[in-house]
Formats: sequence, structure tokens, C-alpha cells
Amino acid sequence: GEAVPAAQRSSWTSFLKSIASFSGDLSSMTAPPFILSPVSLTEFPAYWCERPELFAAIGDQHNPEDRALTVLKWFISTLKGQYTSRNESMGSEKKPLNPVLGELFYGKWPDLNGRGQTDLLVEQVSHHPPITAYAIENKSKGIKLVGHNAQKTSFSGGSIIVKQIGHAVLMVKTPSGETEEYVITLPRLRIDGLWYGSPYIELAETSYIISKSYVCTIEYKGKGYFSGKSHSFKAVLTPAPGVSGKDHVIEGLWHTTSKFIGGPRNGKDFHDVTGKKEEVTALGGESGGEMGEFETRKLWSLVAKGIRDGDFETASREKSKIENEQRQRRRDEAAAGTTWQLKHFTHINSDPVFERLSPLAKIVPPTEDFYTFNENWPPTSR
Ligand code: 0T9
Repeated sequence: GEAVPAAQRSSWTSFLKSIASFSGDLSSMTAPPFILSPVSLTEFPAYWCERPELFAAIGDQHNPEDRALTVLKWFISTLKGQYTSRNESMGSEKKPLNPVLGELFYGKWPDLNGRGQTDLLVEQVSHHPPITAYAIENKSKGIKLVGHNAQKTSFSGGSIIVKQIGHAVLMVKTPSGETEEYVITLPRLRIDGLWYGSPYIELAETSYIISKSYVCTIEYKGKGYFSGKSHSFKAVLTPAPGVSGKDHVIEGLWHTTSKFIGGPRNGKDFHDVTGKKEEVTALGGESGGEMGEFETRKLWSLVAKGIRDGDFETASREKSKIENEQRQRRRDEAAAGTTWQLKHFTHINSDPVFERLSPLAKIVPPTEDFYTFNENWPPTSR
């Protein structure tokens, strides 16, 4: 295809062959230069908040039904950034930089028009397999999102199938002072367009948003299914057993607009992400606002510059330096009988919030591990 530079065609073909015959950790495979992105996966959690006012609005609702609808609207509004933004900014889906253990990313969205400041913190909590943990908090609105994600990949019918592992928990302080919790699961991805060297993501199957009052089931389809169009979804929001309230049904395209197609608001507009988004402001996490050696934009700066400038020799030399340095660290730890200490998160084998809420959507298995967020952040000075 035209998307693959002539000089990289054979390396693209052999890359595809190796994906097809291999299932496991794709992020560690070496890919041809044209498909490399200069951005690390530790920056991806910022997609959860590129419309900070929608996140903030969750804290302004006065009853469980309006909150559940506002949570759903925020969630759907994040999908365009999460799954189509590399196509918009770089022409296709690209292979992100594979974070090192302990890699960090700090950022914020400033307070504007009374929405409050939202803080972002990301830490790579595992390298093999890659697992990224994050916390996003709007303190003044009483909203906090904590989650982690990993992927299991396989190859089928010419596409990469990505099962997302991990979940997020959204905590919302209600006007009565209670903390309302939502478990958020993640959709499955199919990466198509590989043969032509212009990969793009389609979402598939089902994800859930579950609180003790409402269960939301979101179904995803691509071209040729319920609306016939790419990036279609249908969401059904139902009161939990024993909770009085009405069902809401919403249908549309997650990268543009959707409408209520059933329930008390039938016919009304639901979400619209055709307008502008707001990128995160990256911050240095060290005292004085400096960026430390493990902060993603500093750690990868020379690799990223090489990729951006088309200087792949520098990119690959600098990438090898980082990888060798990591291998040496692991050897030193093994020799000293120590292990890497996480900075902001603690791993637990079973998340009590997931155990309590997942049965409402009959999720199997009903338990999942989690990385709990140590509350000592952000520093009060910020
Ligand atoms: C969490 C998101 C995730 C991360 C990425 C599969 C993928 C790594 C994980 C799931 C975010 O909230 C949402 C969006 C995109 C996902 C990435 C897309 C992608 O291709 C990569 C994988 C590891 C590859 O790089 C595959 C090889 C590549 C040549 C295809 C473009």
C-alpha cells in the first residue's frame, strides 16, 4: 500500500508475519520506523479528561440518575481521543513507545469558569507485561478516577484483537457526603488496516459502567452492524435491582454524536464531541516543578525527537540506551536482593469495589486485581 514507504515494505511484511505467528506482548516487538509514534503509553490516560468540564459536571448532579447519565456522557466523550486521535494527528494508528518500569507522567487541566482544577498522575507499574496505572482527580468537585490497564493481544483474520485487562473506579462525593463508586470496564479493540500500513481501531463487544444504583451496558459495533456505520454504540442504562427509576437507551457514533432513542428523554441529543478538546498541561513532578529522569517526556526526549525528525538511527540508539540501562537496573536489584518500589500505587490481588459491583452486570470472573492509589498527591503547593 501507499502508506508504507517503499524502502520499508519488506520490513512491514515481516513485522506482520511475526505478529500473526506470535501472541503476547506486541509492545516489545520491533516495528519499522514509519509506524512508530513518539509518545509513550504513559501519556494515554490523559485521554480520560480532554473534556474536563464534562468530568467536572459529574460532581454537579443532584441525584443518582443524573449522575449516572453524566458519567456515561463523559465516558463516551473520551472514546474519540482514546481510539481515533493518532489517526487524526499522525495519519494512522501508530506503535506507542513501550514504557519502562517506574515511568511517570504528571499533568493538569487548569481551573476555568468554575470547573475546578483536574490533576493527572500516571505510573508504569509493570514492564513485562506492560501495566499502566493512573489517578485523575478534580478535588474541588469531589471526583476521582483510579485505574490501570494492560492488554492481551491476538491475531485473527488479518486484524489484531486487543482485550483490555484492568478496570477503573470512579469515586464521586455526593451532596449528602457519601462516596458513590462506579466500576468502569473497557471495550475490546480490533486493529484493522494493517495490510495497507494504515492501522485504525474499531471497538467491539461490550463494556460496563456499574454503580449500586445504575448499570450501564455499552455495546460497540463497526461498519455493517446496527447503524451500518463505523464507531457505532448503543448504551442501555438500567436501575439496579430494587432501585426505582426508568431505563434510558442511547445510540449513535462515539466519535461524533448520539441521541436518546428510548426512555423519558427519547429523541433528545446525548453527546457531541465534534467540538474542541483540551490537551493536558504536562508538569514536572519533582519539587520546583522540574522533570525527573523517569518522567516520560524527559526519559524519551531524544528517542521522540529522532522519530519526529525522521532520524531513526538516533531514535534506535537512544532507545537501546534506555533499554540497556533498565536491564542493568534489574540485574543490580537481583544482585542486591531488592525489587523496584512503586511510587504512587499499591498492588492488591482483589479489588473489593469490583467484587461488590461486578455481580450487578454478571461479569465473570467476579474479581480482579487493582492498583490502589496512595493519597499523598498532589502536593498541596500545586
Ligand atoms: C489504553 C488505548 C490502549 C491503551 C492502547 C493496542 C495498543 C496499545 C494499547 C488500549 C488507552 O486508554 C487506549 C488505545 C490504543 C491502544 C494501542 C493501539 C496499538 O496499536 C497498540 C499496540 C501495542 C501496537 O502498537 C500494535 C502494533 C502497531 C504496529 C499497530 C499500529
